Amino acid sequence: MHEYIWSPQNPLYLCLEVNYAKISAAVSLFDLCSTDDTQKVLCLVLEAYAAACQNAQIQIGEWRNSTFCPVSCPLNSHYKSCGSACPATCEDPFSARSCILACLETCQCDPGFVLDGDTCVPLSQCGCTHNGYRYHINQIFWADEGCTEKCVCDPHTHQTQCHLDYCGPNEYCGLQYGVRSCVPHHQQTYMYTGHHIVPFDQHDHDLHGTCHYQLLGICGQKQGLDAIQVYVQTVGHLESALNVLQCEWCACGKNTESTEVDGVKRNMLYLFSPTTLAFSLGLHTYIYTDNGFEFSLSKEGIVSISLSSKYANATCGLCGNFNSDPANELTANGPEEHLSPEHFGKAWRSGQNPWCVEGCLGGSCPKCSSERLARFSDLEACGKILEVNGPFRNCHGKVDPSSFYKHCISDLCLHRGLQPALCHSQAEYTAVCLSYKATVYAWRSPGFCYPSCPSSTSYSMSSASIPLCLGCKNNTVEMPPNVGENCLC
Ligand SMILES: [Ca+2]
Repeated sequence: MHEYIWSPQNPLYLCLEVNYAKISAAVSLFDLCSTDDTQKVLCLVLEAYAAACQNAQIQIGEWRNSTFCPVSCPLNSHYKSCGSACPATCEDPFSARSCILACLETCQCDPGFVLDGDTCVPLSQCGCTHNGYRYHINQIFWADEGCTEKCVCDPHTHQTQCHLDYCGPNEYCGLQYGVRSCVPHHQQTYMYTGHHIVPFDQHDHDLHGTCHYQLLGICGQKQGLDAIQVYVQTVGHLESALNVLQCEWCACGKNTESTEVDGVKRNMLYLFSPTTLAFSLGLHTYIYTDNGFEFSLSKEGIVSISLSSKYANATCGLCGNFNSDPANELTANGPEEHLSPEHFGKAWRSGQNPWCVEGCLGGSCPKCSSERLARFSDLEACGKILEVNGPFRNCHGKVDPSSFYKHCISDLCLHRGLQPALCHSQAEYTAVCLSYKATVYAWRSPGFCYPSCPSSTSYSMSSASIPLCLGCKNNTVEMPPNVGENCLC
């Protein structure tokens, strides 16, 4: 090998004056330790040697070929033993012309191609540079950390075109997969059933009482949030709970003409404004607003509120403080406070109603006999919630059924086994399951909690979205999937 290198036929022969032994020792000692492929080591040595020769302005020949120390170059480039040290780039396509550096071994872009970062692209595909960062042609990006300046890399001028812009009302400016973007706020659901609360932070507890309560308010200093307030009042008896719950926005419009649900015309109360849609459909009354507030009230008196996470840390009322900490839900004056469920309920009581009752009627909630407990835990009663192959089987992994099962039994005790209490308990677990996008199979049947649906509609547990066409406004609204049970055409 030594003879080959120093024979006059060798392309490196002219480089005798550069000290080969020194470079060889420096490169090969290190590389021989990590590999036993002698040609690979020799190639590395010769590569370093060739670079030193070129650095010393000594012309060398093509010392590589397809079998000896070959180089594979990336797409759209080729090997040059003496290529320009100032390769053409998108920023400076003619940089090689004025280059004064010594040539070097390199992969050089094919004719018509220039370097964009570390890849060779046709000159026409060059992107843009903005504030020192490279962007592809047609790439749309935010140029600032606050998402106020939106830019696009123009494919013709290779310059960025920018304009003022901002994120939508239900988005925030943040990093998504490392890219600055308008990221949608996620929704979190709250549920109130009249005697059971699942707050935004998911620490569920009981609240019995027939007073007027604030369910949701916006408190604190957070900027840019709309004021939302929801109040409820229920009575302790389930039989009449169906039409007792009230909320401020539930008075719907009177226009029932030319409303289509799922393609079929029907009478339906609704109210439509540019920012709010409220309507009653089958078992529920819904309110949707464009600021991330979704409300539903079922005929069984179950309130579900889904709120955008932009309201995190800013809510108050029975729905809790929405601060992702389940340990500090029962508060009225800051997260350090720890109230009992009764005092928590009292703290969010509103309005004057001298006849309402805090807690269960008579001061204590009734206890169940063991004979009744056994009956209520049966598969035909509350046991259905836990049934492994029952209608809630797909929800068990998403929402722990045990507390709903316990509530079901205590509600049946409270209401002495009346069927509406059982329907209410199962509807409660259904509502939470659907809010967690779990599939619930039909559990009502004629004779058991069967809802009375308007004519030409029937009870459905469909989880698909439903198109609503509100005729007089010429608006089609796509109801989100999993809104709950309903009466559909
Ligand atoms: Ca909390």
